[in-house]
This record gives sequence, C-alpha cells and structure tokens, in this order.
Amino acid sequence: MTESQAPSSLSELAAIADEAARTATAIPQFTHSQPLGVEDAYAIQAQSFARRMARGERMVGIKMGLTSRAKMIQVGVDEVIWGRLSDAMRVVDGAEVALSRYVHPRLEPEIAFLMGAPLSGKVSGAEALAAVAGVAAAGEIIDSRFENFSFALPDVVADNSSSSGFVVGKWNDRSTSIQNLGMVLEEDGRPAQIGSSAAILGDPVRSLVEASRMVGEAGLVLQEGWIVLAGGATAAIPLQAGSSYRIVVEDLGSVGFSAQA
Ligand code: OOG
Ligand code: MG
Repeated sequence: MTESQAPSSLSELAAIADEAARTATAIPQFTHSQPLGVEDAYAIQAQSFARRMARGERMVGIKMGLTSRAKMIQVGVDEVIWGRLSDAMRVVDGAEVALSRYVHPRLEPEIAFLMGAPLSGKVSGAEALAAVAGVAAAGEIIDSRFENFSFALPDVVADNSSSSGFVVGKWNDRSTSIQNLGMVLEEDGRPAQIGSSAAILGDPVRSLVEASRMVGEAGLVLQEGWIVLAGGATAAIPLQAGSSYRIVVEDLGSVGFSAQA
C-alpha cells in the first residue's frame, strides 16, 4: 500500500481476514500498512466471524491464546488473547485432516473445558470451575493467515487469534485435577513436544478466569455447552502431510488425527 492510500476500514479488514481464511491464502500483516489498535482488532475479529456465521457456521466456544511462556516466545507476542471457535473448525477424533484447507497449519497440545453453566465477567477460580461440566485433552490447529506466520498483537487478534481447527477427546469429570498434568504432543508415535498443564498460566483454570473476564469486556457470555480451549502448553509444531498426531494428557486421555495433503 502506498502512503497516499487511505487506510482500510474495519469492515474492509474483516472481509480481507475472512477471505484469507476461507481460501487459505496468505496475506500481508495489516500493521505493515496502517496503524491498528487492539480494540479495533477485536472489532475486526467480531465482524470477520460474523461473515462465517452468515455462511451458516455456528459459534461453539472460544480459544485462549498465548497463555504459556513457550507460546509467547514462539510468536514474539506476550499478551493473552482470545478467539472464536465455530462448528466448522471442529475435527473429529481420529479423522483425516486435509492440509489444503490451511495456509501453514501448526498443532499444539491443549486442555478443553466444557461449560455447564453461563460464565462472564470477573470471577474467582472456584466460580469458574463451578461453571465447568467437564475437562478433556485437546489439540488446536492454528493457522495464521499472515505471511510467514508473522504478526504483531493487533494482527493476530484481527485474524481470530489464528483459530482454524480443534480436536477434543472424551470428556472427563469436572472434578479431575488439571493443575499439573503431563502433556505430550506426538508425531508419528514419537514425542515432538512435552510439557505440563501448569505451563498454562500456572493452572489452566486461570485461563478460564481470563476467558470469562475478556469475553465479559466484549459484552459476551461463555454459554452452557460451549468449549473453552485454555491455550497451548508447549510451542506448536508444523503439520506435515502423511503424518499422524496425538495429544496425550495425563489422567485425561488422548486425542488425535492424521494429516493428508
Ligand atoms: C496465536 C494463537 C495462540 C495458543 O494456544 O497460545 C494460541 C498463534 O500462535 O498463532 O492458540
Ligand atoms: Mg491454541
């Protein structure tokens, strides 16, 4: 973009972000051509997600991002972020995933909460847990639509915090302790990343507390039946066609899929 060009409006940027995701096409970072604040970035995210819903997708939860040091270091952004999950992003446990749907997908090991009651605003850890119906091992497929997977904070937020796919294992009882569980991300049966649920803000429940606060600030409520992903416990790894992936979480079980071209 030349300096004489007017900056794009929030709705124009929402359309660009949505189209990049829909067509799996890399785009230049928004912040390279114009200034963008985080609040405007969340407005872009909301408008971009509304375009998905207009195509028939349904919101099924949210994902928290950059809740561990490993993730912050990997992408060079050190603020907790959130994004919206739709039913179309869901990958069934054991499925074959076509990588052609994505630009440069990566996988990270996560823990998922199933909401059993609505939650929004400032809550304690105990209040957050009381609204949970179950917990599960999960994997998130993240796919930045920005070239080279490079972005600043407002870019990634506008790009729905890289949300593109998620897979959730069987639900465990909500009383299962999740504070310090071993987590392994396997590629073709070999450990590719090893971590602990304690890497997620010290305790994944803190991520749910943050989720409640952040959606509350956006005027939203975590709905009963929604899924909340707590954020990657380790750095993410690139998905490769022909490989299979499994996330194993101590006490919670495992979940996975195979990647196809
Ligand atoms: C941003 C999304 C981060 C997580 O779990 O930390 C995220 C990115 O890494 O592209 O999903
Ligand atoms: Mg994630």
